[in-house]
Amino acid sequence: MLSLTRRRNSLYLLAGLIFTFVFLSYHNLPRDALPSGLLRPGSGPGSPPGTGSRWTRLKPKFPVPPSSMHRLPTSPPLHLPKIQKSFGPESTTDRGIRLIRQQRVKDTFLRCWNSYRTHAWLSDELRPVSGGKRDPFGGWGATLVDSLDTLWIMGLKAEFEEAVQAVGNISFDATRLKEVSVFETNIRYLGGFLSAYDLSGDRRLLEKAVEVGEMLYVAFDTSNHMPVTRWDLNGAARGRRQTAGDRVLLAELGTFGLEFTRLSMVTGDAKWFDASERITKALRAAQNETQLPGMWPVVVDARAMKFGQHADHTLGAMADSWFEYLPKMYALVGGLLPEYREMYEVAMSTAIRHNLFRPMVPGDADILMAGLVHAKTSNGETRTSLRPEGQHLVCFAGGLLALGGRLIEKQLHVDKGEKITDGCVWAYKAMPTGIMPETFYVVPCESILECKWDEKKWVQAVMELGSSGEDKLSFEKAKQLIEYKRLPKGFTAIPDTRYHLRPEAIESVFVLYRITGRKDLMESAWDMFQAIDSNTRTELASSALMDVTVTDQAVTLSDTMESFWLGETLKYFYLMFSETDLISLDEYVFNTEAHPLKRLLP
Ligand code: DMJ
Repeated sequence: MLSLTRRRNSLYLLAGLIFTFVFLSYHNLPRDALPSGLLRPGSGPGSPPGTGSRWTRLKPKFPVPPSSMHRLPTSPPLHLPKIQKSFGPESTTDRGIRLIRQQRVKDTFLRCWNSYRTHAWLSDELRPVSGGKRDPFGGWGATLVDSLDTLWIMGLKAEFEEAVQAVGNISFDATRLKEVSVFETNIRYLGGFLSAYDLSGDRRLLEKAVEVGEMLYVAFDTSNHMPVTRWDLNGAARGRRQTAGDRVLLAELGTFGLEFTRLSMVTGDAKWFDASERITKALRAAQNETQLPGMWPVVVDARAMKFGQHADHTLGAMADSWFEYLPKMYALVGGLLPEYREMYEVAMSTAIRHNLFRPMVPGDADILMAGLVHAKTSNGETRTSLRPEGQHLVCFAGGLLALGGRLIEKQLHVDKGEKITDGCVWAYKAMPTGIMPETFYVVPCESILECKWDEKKWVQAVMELGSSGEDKLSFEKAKQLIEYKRLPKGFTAIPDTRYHLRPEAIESVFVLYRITGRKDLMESAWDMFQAIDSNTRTELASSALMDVTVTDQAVTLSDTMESFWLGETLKYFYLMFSETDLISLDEYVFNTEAHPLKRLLP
């Protein structure tokens, strides 16, 4: 009897504790005066508090006074132009082919996922050849978190549930790394949790998103509120004083908007939106004061807040996602922040004028590439020179311009986006493996309107590029170099022959397909998938390649599989062959790690 009473008392005690915890959870939730339209249904009382981690207990050295906080706009969202094409009915044959292809993508995903689960569970990455593991992203299970929404989208609900339970074991309190990338942590972990929460409504994921958000917010605790981008997280946890860097990459400084804004939208706490808006406002003020007015350079000074000194301007590596987020931010908040639209428009007309060029290729295909511009402005005069390079990373720009063009109803942008995407498809098809290399050089055409293939001109360009100083290459030697370096016609050099399992080309093919419905894109996507799948396949999973110019797989496997293979690349391939309303671009924006976030709609 006594023991029964004791057991009952303990049960009451437990119930009391749970009640107290839930009650406190409600009331600890930061609740700024946000319009209910910006809060997802079910947020508000009952939302997770985001307390409990070591990060919320740290006293900020440079607190942001509530009076100076940027807050989300309160007016009703606008009716923005439709992005996706209205697709008509599909023939039974087309549907049959599409579904077979989709299943093939899913099979590849599952092979990789199961191997990760068996050999590298909770580590950042699986080593797909040796079966080992790696932890370059904090050691917080990057592949697990990056894959959550893909599992959901592919309908792998049992795997999803198991993964969600596992993320409960991840602690963001510390890392073994000396330095973590704040950018990567934001796009992979915060983006991954937010997206999986948006899709599933599972509040355990929102709790994890808040936990990561609280941690990242500490990186912004500097005197000017610019974030430290390569971050000594353990030092910060010990209360170390922080300063923003004086040479930081544009993408690493400017890629917080979507994740931080969405986090503010779903929690009702404006602090994350405020943190990213401070960066936007600073960059916006400098947009026309750079060496290439209208664009920002790859390297900026976040410490002195000087953004216009460096000379190199590109839409590609190290700058990319800052540009990507401009139209996407406009879409995310239902058009209520028009400055993003304005910045996008100015930046893209500058890039179209200076960075985009037509390469000379066999068959005279009318395609575009986005190169790097070296610029210097003095006394109002801008001098530029173009480096005619192609990059796998810059392939996202096709989708960026097409999406932005639809959002602001500028067909020119859609057309340019199509041609950039066609350029990436061309580069895939040109390689013996059917896969584009990481970087390469081509011959820029003199005119964008007409450009005839000229073999002699191509060899001469290889000659020039292969010569250094007095050491001039002859025409004959250039031809030997072409053979030795396995340069397909049109390529003048391939400084980086690797393929890292990257998504950018299929990303743009997917966006362009949803926008235009061009059937050839579906075929190109399938060719790309087959080429990638067959060349990268290992016993266990899929591996990055060292050299896409050779077809002997054994020589080229690099034994790495970054989390974006499951988080991005295979997701875009899967969506390419899905019904066109699955993750519609009219309902979601993808962050730069392909995590779809819900747009604010009227
Ligand atoms: C991803 O982590 C993101 O897309 C990022 O913006 C840059 N590239 C990799 C994939 O290539």
